[in-house]
Amino acid sequence: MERTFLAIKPDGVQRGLVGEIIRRFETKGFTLVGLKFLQVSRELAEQHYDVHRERPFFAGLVEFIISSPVVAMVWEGDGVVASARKIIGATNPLTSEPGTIRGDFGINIGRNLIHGSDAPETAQKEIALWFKDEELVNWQPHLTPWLH
Ligand code: 3AN
Repeated sequence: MERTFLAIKPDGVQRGLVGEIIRRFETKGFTLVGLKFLQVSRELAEQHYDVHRERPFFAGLVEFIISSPVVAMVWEGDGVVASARKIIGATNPLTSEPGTIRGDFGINIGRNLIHGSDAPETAQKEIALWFKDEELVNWQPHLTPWLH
């Protein structure tokens, strides 16, 4: 089953949007398999954003991610990687569609509330970076298929 890595960034936590953001993935029908609240180390932040190391915003992005706690999550379901990206919205909240998380709650590209893996291969790497195997719960909700 496909899995994705999502992280509610410091701005989402500071603004009290944790419940609202989690609700959107829950009510969509995806399954939560990992969840933790943590203060991110500089090393983890730099590894997570390694592909952006040469970009001008890299240093500021790392400082922001380690400035205050984040909620790290793994969600499971068919097509969850692409679907979560749609639920999250475009990178710049000013141009994200209304109805998306960033479109509904943000205005600043450097404060875009939540991270979501951009492809299944990236998701696997990010999940391995942020979670130990034993921190992920293998379970299925007790829903009949027609309810889902
Ligand atoms: P996304 O998070 O939508 O996949 P990426 O991978 O292009 O976006 O960028 C990763 C993160 O880097 C973004 N979530 C955002 O926090 C930050 N970022 C991207 N572009 C900028 C920018 N021009 N100025 C400041 N921060 C940026």
